[in-house]
Amino acid sequence: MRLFVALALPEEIRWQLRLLCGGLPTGNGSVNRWVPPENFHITLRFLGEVDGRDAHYVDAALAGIRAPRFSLRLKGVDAFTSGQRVKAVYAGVEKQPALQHLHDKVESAVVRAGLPPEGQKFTPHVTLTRPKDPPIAKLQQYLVEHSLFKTAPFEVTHFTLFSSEMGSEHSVYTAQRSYALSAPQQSGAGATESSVA
Ligand code: 2AM
Repeated sequence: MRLFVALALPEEIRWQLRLLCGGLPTGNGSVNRWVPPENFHITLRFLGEVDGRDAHYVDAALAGIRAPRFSLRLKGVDAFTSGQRVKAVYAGVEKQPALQHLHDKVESAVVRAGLPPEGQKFTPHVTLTRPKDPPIAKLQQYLVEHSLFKTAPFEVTHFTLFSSEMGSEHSVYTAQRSYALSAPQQSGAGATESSVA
């Protein structure tokens, strides 16, 4: 199955992100390339296609992670580009060392479970759209219009292993298991949902 590790987002934050999804031509005709609100997330690690045995190893390694809860805030919009091509438009994440720390622990766990290392710098973000050839002037206008975007801080209490399947219009993400982060007075974290099939 196709798997990734991510932070799910509270409903009120997803609602705010939804307000960013418009005002930029993203596809041809009726094709809707905006990510649907239920799919918004911050990817910590994309795993790709993983067989059942490796999924179990990854699950066990993730369940062993001990890391504290932290507060996070989304801020600004920007785009990933490759040459002249726009790969994705995203909402940014305010710098938070605890997020980088969690990412590093997830990366170590995944490698310990036997998967190859990621090898790319972690740029936390929430993808809003992967537009098809947007006019650059329109994109620049969109980025300027939303440059002051900022959410209230929200508490990150767990991270999640998701599976991803192709739906008819959008990907369908299913939480396979969530892993709790420890509250300040507690030590340790543990898995909170059913195990990976
Ligand atoms: P992103 O949108 O945060 O960039 C689930 O498919 C998530 O995994 C996607 O939302 C995407 O995260 C990330 N992803 C998908 N394919 C990927 C790939 N080939 N390399 C890296 N990340 C990928």
